[in-house]
Amino acid sequence: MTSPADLSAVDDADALARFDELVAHEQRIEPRDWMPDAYRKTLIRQISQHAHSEIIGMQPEGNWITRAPSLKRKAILMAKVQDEAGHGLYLYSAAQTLGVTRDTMTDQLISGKAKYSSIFNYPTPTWADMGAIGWLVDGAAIVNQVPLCRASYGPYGRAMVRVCKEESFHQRQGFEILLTLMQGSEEQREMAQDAVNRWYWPSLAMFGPPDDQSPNSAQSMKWKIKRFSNDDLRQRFVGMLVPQAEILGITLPDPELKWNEETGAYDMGEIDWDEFFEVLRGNGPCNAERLERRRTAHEEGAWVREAAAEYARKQALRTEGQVA
Ligand code: FAQ
Repeated sequence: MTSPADLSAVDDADALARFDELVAHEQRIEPRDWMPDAYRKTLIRQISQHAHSEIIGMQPEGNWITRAPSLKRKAILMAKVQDEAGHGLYLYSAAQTLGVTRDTMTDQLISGKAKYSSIFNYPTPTWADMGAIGWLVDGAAIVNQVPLCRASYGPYGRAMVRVCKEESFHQRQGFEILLTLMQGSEEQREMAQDAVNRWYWPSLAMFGPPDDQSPNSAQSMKWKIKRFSNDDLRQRFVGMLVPQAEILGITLPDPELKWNEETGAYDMGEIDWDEFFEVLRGNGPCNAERLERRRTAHEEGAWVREAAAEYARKQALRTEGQVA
């Protein structure tokens, strides 16, 4: 006789075969579909970290909204920072379809347990940092995220399509800020170059550790969540930056950067991985400040969440006809 445990093993084997077939044929896995636990966990990990990055990522630029050099620059920067909030919300929603609650993710972020992108732990002391973030950080985000539009998990891939369109505008506005500065005074050119000097290496590190130290890449690529390795994307990013830096008249701060005819790619200097891992351990220049700011904002927003919940409760009662 077949026991219930045997039957469930047969069901799981069938379900896994269906899952593998969907992934192999570039079909999407949707929230209602069966999926291996490890696939679900990996997605929750990556999507929630990505959402946290967008939310924490509002802070370095939010720092300049009150000091933008013109009304037009201020309006553009506000729109960009609002887009980042929106990206965070689509991503939290995508993660919620996998069974994790928004409250759990928020707790993980404000308690300091969750990771978010290393890049947002660096300071923004000058206006040129707004240009460097747009050009380099959003530029890196696009290179990393365009392949994620084809991620095997439907809600993540679909969120990425809209995110990438907006990142593309962000990248251009950053380039345009730097171009304006580079066409300005000597002091403005120096400010632009200084910002690029500070953001260049951390933006390369955004792609994650080198392939031989990236524990998650191989499996994520098998599941078609990631399509390219960290090093491949980093290489693609540098290839994109070089001609743009020439147009800007900016020097990329890597004396070892040069075209290699044999490999058909740029050779580059070594990234400071010790610095990267220190930032991941919470010891970057702004980790403590970023988390403290998020925690305070969360506490200060408690009354808004309570009011919204109460409004929703009353609306629901009204719909049910219980309140006049
Ligand atoms: N920072 O095995 P891998 C943006 C962690 S959004 C911190 O290679 P994986 C928009 C990694 O989580 C920027 N941690 O991991 C914007 C893992 O730890 P775990 C965010 C990092 O997942 C612009 C461990 O190291 N973008 O910029 C970082 O296969 C301007 C081992 O690494 C995304 O999240 C890092 N840089 O590959 C907003 C894109 N790199 O979880 C505002 C989606 C690695 O095992 C202003 N995510 N780690 O404890 C991804 O594509 C991947 O998750 C990678 C990492 C490529 C980030």
